[in-house]
Amino acid sequence: MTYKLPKLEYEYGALEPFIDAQTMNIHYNKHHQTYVDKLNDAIKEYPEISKKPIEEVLENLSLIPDQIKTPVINNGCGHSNHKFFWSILKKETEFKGEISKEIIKKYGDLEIFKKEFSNSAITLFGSGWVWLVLNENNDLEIIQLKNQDSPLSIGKKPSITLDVWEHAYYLKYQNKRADYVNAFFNVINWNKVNELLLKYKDNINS
Ligand code: MN3
Repeated sequence: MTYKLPKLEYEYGALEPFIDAQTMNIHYNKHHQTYVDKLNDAIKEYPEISKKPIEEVLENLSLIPDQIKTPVINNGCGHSNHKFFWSILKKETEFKGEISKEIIKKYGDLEIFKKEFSNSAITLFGSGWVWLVLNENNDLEIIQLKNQDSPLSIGKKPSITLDVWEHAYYLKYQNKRADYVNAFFNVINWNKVNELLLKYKDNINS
């Protein structure tokens, strides 16, 4: 068994004009595919690893043999981060439900949340991802992670993420990361993000 590129649930152009079709196509078919290929290459002598979903492996890094730890972490996180990112993107969903209550409780209102998330995305030096996670205290938290590091490996549950590697926005936005971040708020799939939060809360209560 090997890991596979997950099916993209929408067309490359579905997020236009906020994320352009060419960027989506290259990002998914080239960048994400490369992480999947390198991950499979790293585990080729250890086929038992891929019997587990990549998320489970990243939550338990001790499952990975030392000899292949670095490539499995780097490429496994690259795979899992992109997989998660594609899953929370959709245009024209409504900010409502449990997630809206939690964000308002934590940040006061949606605009303040956007400002804090943007600030985190813009100030992240170099390549990485900004995340809204549910932390160890079941509290929402915005965090920056470098390179392809995954929140799963530090005990945090992902709610929203934005890829701020240049390959995620350079074709359309060039050096203007702030414009890309601003556009991102138009393609957060609030239905999906709400669903995830409800799932996390169910697991806590059960
Ligand atoms: Mn990327």
